[in-house]
Amino acid sequence: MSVKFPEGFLWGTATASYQIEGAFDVDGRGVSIWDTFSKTPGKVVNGDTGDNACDHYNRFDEDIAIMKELGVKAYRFSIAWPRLFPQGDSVREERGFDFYNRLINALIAADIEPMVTLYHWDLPQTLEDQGGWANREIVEKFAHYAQACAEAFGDRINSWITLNEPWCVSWLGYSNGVHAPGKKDFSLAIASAHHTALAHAAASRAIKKVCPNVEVGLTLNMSNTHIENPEDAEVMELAALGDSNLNRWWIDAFSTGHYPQNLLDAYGDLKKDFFKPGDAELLKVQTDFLGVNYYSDGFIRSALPEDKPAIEGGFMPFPQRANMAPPPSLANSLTAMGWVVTPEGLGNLVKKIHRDWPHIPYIVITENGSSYEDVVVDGEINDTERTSYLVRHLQSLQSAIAEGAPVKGYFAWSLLDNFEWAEGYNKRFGLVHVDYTTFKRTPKLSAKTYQDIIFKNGF
Ligand code: GBH
Repeated sequence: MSVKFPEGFLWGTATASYQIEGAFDVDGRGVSIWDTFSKTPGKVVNGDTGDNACDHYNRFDEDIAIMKELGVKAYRFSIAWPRLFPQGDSVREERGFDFYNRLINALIAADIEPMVTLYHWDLPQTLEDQGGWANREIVEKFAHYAQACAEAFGDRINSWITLNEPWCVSWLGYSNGVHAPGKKDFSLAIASAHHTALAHAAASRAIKKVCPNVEVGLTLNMSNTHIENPEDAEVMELAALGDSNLNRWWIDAFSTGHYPQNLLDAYGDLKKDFFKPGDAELLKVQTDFLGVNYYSDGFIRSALPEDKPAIEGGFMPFPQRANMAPPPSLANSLTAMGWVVTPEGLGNLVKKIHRDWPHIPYIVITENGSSYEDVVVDGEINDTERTSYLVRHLQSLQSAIAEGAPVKGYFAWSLLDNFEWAEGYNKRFGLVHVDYTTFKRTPKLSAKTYQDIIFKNGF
């Protein structure tokens, strides 16, 4: 039986500037928080940095040729703010603008639609020195940066994403500190969660002012939560808080101007005076599509005792009292990141989004992928586990679309093996293998399988 995706389905691959570009000190690029963080001992596995990464800055033509060969219709990349405004102020670096102009023009010449993310975590260091996302002034600065991008690239970019995963920016960056800037202060994370929501709205308006006809969206990392014991009222309360914190905060903000009340109550005094009168109006903004990054479902198995919160050492900084260990039945299907494989979750998630927020015009899966330890044998990478992850998630997605979920596209994470943040180069997510000494690219089995799915527009 053959299974098809809708006609014109947008098949793509995704990357992010700091993870692939390298050329960290070239053409006037300023320092970003990930330069600083990765060069701080103990923050990134093996002391890896993005200094060279995949050397995409010098090899983007080759990378576009690889995408062409794969048959992808679209490419999601991010712009490094410190390449355009090295000091995070209004002083431009034209060589930065030139680089993205060359990249965009080469994509268009190859008939690959460019989709831009304005912020995928490489904040100019000078802005972090002023408090970063925890300082409200960032909102206006981000809107200014967005406007400059719209003026420079808006004639060729139809699809814009303001921020990638503001949850990670806020909670991993400012609360548990596993990501740059590595702060560990719950209140700063709440401030950042609010300012990223304001920044999405302000940037959306700034872009639309320059180019009224483009589509502007927001990309969130979202997931479903499985609850082992739904009879346990405490567990149910934690699950609701987790859902509000991860999935609902930014969507409710742009949709209604308000945040989930259970969360505001739980944050209590920790939210300080970040919320100003009139913010509801500022938060509300027409958002043309929701970008969804999906990797795996979550679990809440029990409520931990009050005096033993899981925050130290736990990956999920909130809610602290949720025991999120995956159930033993799934423990042998973990990826190299330690994440469980739950393909049906992708389909369930997009159906749920459509049910809960029917006003969202459409969804794009802006990231989905997996990390496994690859072995190169006779120059080939037979990544059967990654291939199976890809196929099973696409099957799940296809059936959700057939049931009415409005999903317009799918971007595999990632085109290339790359700098996996706190995990450095040790964790590979690419459809294409990168040798970090020679920068040689080798498509894996998963790339060939993806090529075949794209060609058939299904299975
Ligand atoms: C994305 O973040 C990033 O956008 C991308 O740059 C990155 O390379 C890619 O994913 C791969 O990591 O410990 O079981 O509770 C994804 C971040 C992944 C955060 C899943 C929450 C929960 C896993 N999310 N994670 S678990």
